[in-house]
Amino acid sequence: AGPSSLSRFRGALVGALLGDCVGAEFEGTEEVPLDRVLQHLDGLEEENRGDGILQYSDDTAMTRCVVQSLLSRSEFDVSDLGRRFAEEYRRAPLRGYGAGVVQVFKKLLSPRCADVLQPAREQFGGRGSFGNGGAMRAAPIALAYPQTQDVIEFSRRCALLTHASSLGYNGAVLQALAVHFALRGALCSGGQYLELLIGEMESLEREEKALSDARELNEADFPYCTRLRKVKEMLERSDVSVEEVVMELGNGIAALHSVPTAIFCALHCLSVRPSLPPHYSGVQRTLAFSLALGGDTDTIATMAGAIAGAHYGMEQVPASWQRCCEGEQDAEEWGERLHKLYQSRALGG
Ligand code: F2R
Ligand code: MG
Ligand code: MG
Repeated sequence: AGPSSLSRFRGALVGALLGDCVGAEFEGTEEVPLDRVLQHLDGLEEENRGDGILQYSDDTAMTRCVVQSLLSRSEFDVSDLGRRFAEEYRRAPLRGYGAGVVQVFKKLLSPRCADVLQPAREQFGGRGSFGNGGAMRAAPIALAYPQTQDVIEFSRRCALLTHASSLGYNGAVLQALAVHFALRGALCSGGQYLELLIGEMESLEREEKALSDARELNEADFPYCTRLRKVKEMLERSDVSVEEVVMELGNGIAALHSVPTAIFCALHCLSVRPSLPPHYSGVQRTLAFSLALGGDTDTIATMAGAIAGAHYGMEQVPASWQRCCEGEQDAEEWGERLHKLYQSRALGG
């Protein structure tokens, strides 16, 4: 797929949807043997599949709200998006939302709510959430805006509706940037791709709030840059076990313990992995590897799937897997509409 081609836009949204739908099976399971992952994925093949459809979870429910808001308003509109998140939660509350974020939706639904960002600021005793719920829905921002500065600004504002801790919203910015640079074909440069991400994150993590939030949580200064350097170091090693990835990068619900992990999964699976079936495409390898890490599997796989889909494009998404997912047609169609929006902005329209 050529840089910023339509195939990459569809690939990013379908890859994200697939990651969520196939990853939900193992969310919260700490040890997931690889043969269980492969058996689960085998079940998606045409010949093994029954009539069942894999339901998407909160990750996709919120991603769909971001896409629909961007497409209907043509610009980022924080009030419209807040209303969509809250309405979607009211319509389908059992998609597996985080325990804290539902309080934000309830406050957003109240007619007394005058400032849509206030409920997020009140989370966790005023510290704000550092969960990965901002990051899991960040990909559409990268598909709507061609300029790096816009991707940073709007992914941060998109996350701030629910995640007021800098560890939460900076994770969302990092995920949006990871998709943004992958769309342009930068993923295959490995080390240089990571340097691009580190360069952007360094200026964000230098901000006063980022420094104080990190210290309050006993994290080192520049926590995302530190993790990205660790990703770089691990990629240089010839072989890295699942246990090492989990120990060094994490597989948890915090954005810091899952966004760099998802980026690692996409980069690590650029080449054939001996433990995975040799006929697997890059997208399939990335999803299988993400699931084998255990922990927050739907969210790590949705983020890694968006990055891999933006890199490889639809050519590497197996049609049989795609057809198993609830909402797969919307994902393809919306990929096309976001591509048009992105192109019109790139041409100054
Ligand atoms: N919630 C889940 N999975 C658990 C149960 C799902 C299961 N399938 C079921 O239905 O039973 N998954 C989804 O939640 C994650 C995204 O969460 P989000 O949107 O960030 O939510 P929240 O509540 O803001 O944060 C998540 C948890 O992180 C801890 N936390 C965050 N900030 C904190 C802070 N400042 N201090 C202390 N703890 C903090 C809390 O435990 C939050 O509940 C995704 O995995 C998605 O798939
Ligand atoms: Mg989920
Ligand atoms: Mg999850």
